[in-house]
Amino acid sequence: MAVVYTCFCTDIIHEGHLNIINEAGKYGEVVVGVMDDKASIKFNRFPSISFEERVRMVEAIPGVSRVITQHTIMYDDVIHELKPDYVIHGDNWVEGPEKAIRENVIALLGEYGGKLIEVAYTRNEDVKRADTQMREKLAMPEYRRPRLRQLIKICDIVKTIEVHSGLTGLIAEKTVVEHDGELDQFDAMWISSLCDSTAKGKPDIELVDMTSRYRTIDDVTEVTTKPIIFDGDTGGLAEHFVYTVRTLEKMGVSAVIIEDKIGLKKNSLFGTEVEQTQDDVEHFCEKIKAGKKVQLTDDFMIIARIESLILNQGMEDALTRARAYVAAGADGIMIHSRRKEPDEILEFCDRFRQEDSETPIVVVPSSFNTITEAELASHGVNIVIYANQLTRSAFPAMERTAKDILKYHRAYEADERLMPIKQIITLIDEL
Ligand code: SPV
Ligand code: MG
Repeated sequence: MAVVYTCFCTDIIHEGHLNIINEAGKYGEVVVGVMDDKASIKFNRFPSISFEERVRMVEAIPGVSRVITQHTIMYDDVIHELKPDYVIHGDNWVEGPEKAIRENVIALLGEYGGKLIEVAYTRNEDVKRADTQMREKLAMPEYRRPRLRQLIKICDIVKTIEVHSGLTGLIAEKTVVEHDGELDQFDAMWISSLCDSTAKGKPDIELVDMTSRYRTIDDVTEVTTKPIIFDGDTGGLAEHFVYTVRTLEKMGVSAVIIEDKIGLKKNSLFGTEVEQTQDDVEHFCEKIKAGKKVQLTDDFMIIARIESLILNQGMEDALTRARAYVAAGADGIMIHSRRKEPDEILEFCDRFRQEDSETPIVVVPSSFNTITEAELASHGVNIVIYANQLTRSAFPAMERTAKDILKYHRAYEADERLMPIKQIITLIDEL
């Protein structure tokens, strides 16, 4: 009997999937691949049910003969092993980033004369509702909050991008690229104090108050599902920080990062060019402990950020602090540097990992930006944060447009660089 293969990356079975199985059954024995968590995250979205539950769900569909695991977005391994006579898929992959997967399948089938069957994608109200429900579920605080810990376990490195508004949230949520035959997207979002303040035209000195920062979180959570890491600056007074922890936890934020500085905080990228004071170890540990004590869930993470390298206090000081902060209950360590070369960051990671193989490490490669994610991961880094690049790309583009309009006394010259009106009004999903 001929073998017909299809791959599902879904948490809900709807009419569209049943239609594919039904069509597939006309050609032979139906084998369904369930995409594993790691591949699902890159391809589509975070699964809201476990891999085992997804397998059971697919096994229960009448007409499915066998369920296997697909570990990658591209079909190479599955097709080489299974050699299906047919692969069946909806025609929704003809356009967009998924086109690369289609091309991959066609090339693989071509190696031995296998055939591709494409069925019209089922677009109706029920399918749309199922898709929306799946997405909305992921946006709920109880689903969003634990996701960072889950991602740390699943991903080689959690790729995090700065957001400071609904619009930048949408970019973090929806941008998918096809590159070198692979699909990829960001895993998490960083609500940067620098960019949140800059968007409001204010300096990054803990001037924008928490109520206003919470508004930014609200704007982002309204339109996204991905987990949030909040830049908590110094955390303020321990007596205030406990309230911040509670609020963030309730909002569905996954982690807060607080830095070991005290007094008037300035942005770390100023380094020692401005006066900045590092907190003493005991005092900062008390703040970490206070935060951990009031936390209500096991999901939320308090990550301690070490400023020793920024403030020229040396590697030993950074490592001593890391040990103390972990002992005080920190769920992760962020180590920062403003050197162009990643050498001191890598030395810290290597030495920290020799004594602690578990505690997640976070880095922000704004200055040492030549290092790749794979290199960072090989030194034990778990989370990489691209902390300000969206803001830094938007500002010059907006400024250039403003200048051109002033220069030419009309918008025509700027227009060819701008997103068409039609595209910008369809950028936002309607309910
Ligand atoms: C931020 O993005 O606000 C940060 C990271 O704190 S950095 O600007 O590199 O200090
Ligand atoms: Mg900051």
